Amino acid sequence: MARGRFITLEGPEGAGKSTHLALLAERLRAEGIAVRTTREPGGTKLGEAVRGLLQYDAAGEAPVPRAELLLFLASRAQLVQELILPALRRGEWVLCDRFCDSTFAYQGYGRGMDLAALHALNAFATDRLEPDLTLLLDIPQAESRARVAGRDGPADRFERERDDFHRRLAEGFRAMARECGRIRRIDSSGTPEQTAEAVWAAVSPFLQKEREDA
Ligand code: Z5A
Repeated sequence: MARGRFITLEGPEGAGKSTHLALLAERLRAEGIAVRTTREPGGTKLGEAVRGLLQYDAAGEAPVPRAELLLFLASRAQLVQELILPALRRGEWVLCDRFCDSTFAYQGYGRGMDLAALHALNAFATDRLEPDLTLLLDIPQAESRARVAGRDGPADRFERERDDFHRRLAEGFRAMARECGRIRRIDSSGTPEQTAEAVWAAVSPFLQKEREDA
């Protein structure tokens, strides 16, 4: 059986990753593809526990930047081994809401940690698994802030970061999209329908190839 495809969705807060992950999964299933959806941090029991530590200081204190990095990587290592690799081996497509590029954007460009070290640590955590395709949903910073401000519930630790942190990570995402062929930048500032069509235009060649190879 052919290995499934691994697609990640990335971008700043409120860019529409969760929305478009669900829409894409629905559309692929309608095409007869077995799809597994998941998210980072999270997706496993351990990962969901780590999510609480990272976003809302569930341990009673905020992690220092190196601890923050290692917690994201611990969640990723568990997710890769427990969920992503087994699903891909069964021929399922895996759609993941954030993955390694969030580490490079937030901890690298945002917090200023060394990118080469992050790549090496990430490769260890994932056993070198890389997405086949990454959809970078991009919106202007003001739009991201407005969408987050319009949501119910308390802001998480990342949403409370200063504007220059968010500017650096957004520029980091764009730099990665320019440099890395697997990352497709998609304008997500229009209507959800427009974004969904752009997402499908990026994904459908993979489906076509799958059918040609079958
Ligand atoms: N993080 C990190 O630092 N390092 C790492 O390695 C990883 C993560 C993996 C995880 O939070 C946090 O961890 C994250 C980075 C950090 N920082 N924060 N915050 P998350 O991924 O759970 O949080 P998030 O990015 O804020 O996700 P979100 O709030 O769920 O945003 P979203 O999934 O991109 O958006 P959405 O839920 O689909 O909502 C979009 C809203 O916009 C919705 O109300 C729509 O009606 C509206 N809207 C308007 N136009 C559109 C279009 N065109 N498309 C979609 N939605 C639209």
